[in-house]
Amino acid sequence: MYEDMVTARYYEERLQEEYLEGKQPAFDISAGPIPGELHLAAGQEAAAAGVCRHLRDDDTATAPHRPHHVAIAKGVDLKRMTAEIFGRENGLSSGKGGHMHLFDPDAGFACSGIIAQGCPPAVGAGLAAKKRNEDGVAVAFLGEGAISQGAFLESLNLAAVQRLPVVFVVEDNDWAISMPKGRVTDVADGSQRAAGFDMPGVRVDYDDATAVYDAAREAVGRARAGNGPTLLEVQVHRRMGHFMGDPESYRPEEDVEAAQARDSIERLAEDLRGAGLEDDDLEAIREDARERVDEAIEWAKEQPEPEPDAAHEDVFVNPPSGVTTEEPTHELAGGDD
Ligand SMILES: Cc1ncc(C[n+]2csc(CCOP(=O)(O)OP(=O)(O)O)c2C)c(N)n1
Ligand SMILES: [Mg+2]
Repeated sequence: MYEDMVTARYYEERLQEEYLEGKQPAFDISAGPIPGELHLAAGQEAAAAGVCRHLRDDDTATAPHRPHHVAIAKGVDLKRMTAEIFGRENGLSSGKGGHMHLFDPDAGFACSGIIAQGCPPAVGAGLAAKKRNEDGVAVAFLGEGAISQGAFLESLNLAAVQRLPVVFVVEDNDWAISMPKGRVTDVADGSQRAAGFDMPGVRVDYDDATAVYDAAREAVGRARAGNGPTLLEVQVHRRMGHFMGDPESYRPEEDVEAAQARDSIERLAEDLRGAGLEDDDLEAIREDARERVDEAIEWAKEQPEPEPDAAHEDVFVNPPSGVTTEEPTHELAGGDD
């Protein structure tokens, strides 16, 4: 878990540097090697690491618009993920998806920029495992801002009524962009939503990796044993704004300070020292993470950008009639006008 967490943290620190290149002084979101939005999860690593430690390669994890910590914990190829974020040809989706649309079938990972949209595919993966008589498990990660979404609630219902091997993991950072949780729901503890579907709901009040690990062991174990889904909510303390460049003018200073005060990575390091690891052991893990991340970023930046013509490829699996991958002619059908 420590390895996954420090890899994710360092990865995002490096992405942040690359992302800001060319975007200053006036924040120009379209400039630089990573154009567009970038949502970082620094501070939330414990949720991903604690859950994904229980998953196998053939299990599935889906994530929302803030996917890197989950992708790393699920074992997504770091180089191809980075190339995707940089929009390069050898990226996971040939550079056309970007950081919110990472898809790695080898690692059983997908994410979506549409919030709660990872839930139905996770239910689908759970249903597939059940139909095939396999013991695979699917986990859907989502933010607390998505817990009133139809896609989430319908997914809970289907997973419960069909006893599917799915775990829903809500990362609760108390904010959905600038909207505090208390203004959109009266349910302070999102895991209580589970009661309406007669499934177990568990909340981990602090993003302590070992506490998440313990809660997830039970939830994943229940799913794998064929005993149905669980809803798990983890309180997280995100150290960043909603997206890179967010001035966070909506967020009270005390809230920011509270999030910075206690870091789940440092907390796990304390536990590991208590269990007998030396500082040198931890530094070796961090050094290895830095090497792998730096290598992935260097590799990604060396990859070619896709040819403009490739924009038409991979859009449809079976193009409906009338859809062509040929250049449009711009002629109006049926006449001169
Ligand atoms: C269905 C849908 N509605 C609105 C948006 C715009 N949007 C992007 S992120 C976000 C807030 C998400 O908050 P939360 O789920 O708590 O995740 P967090 O950003 O805090 O990690 C919204 C409303 C979206 N992507 N999808
Ligand atoms: Mg949130």
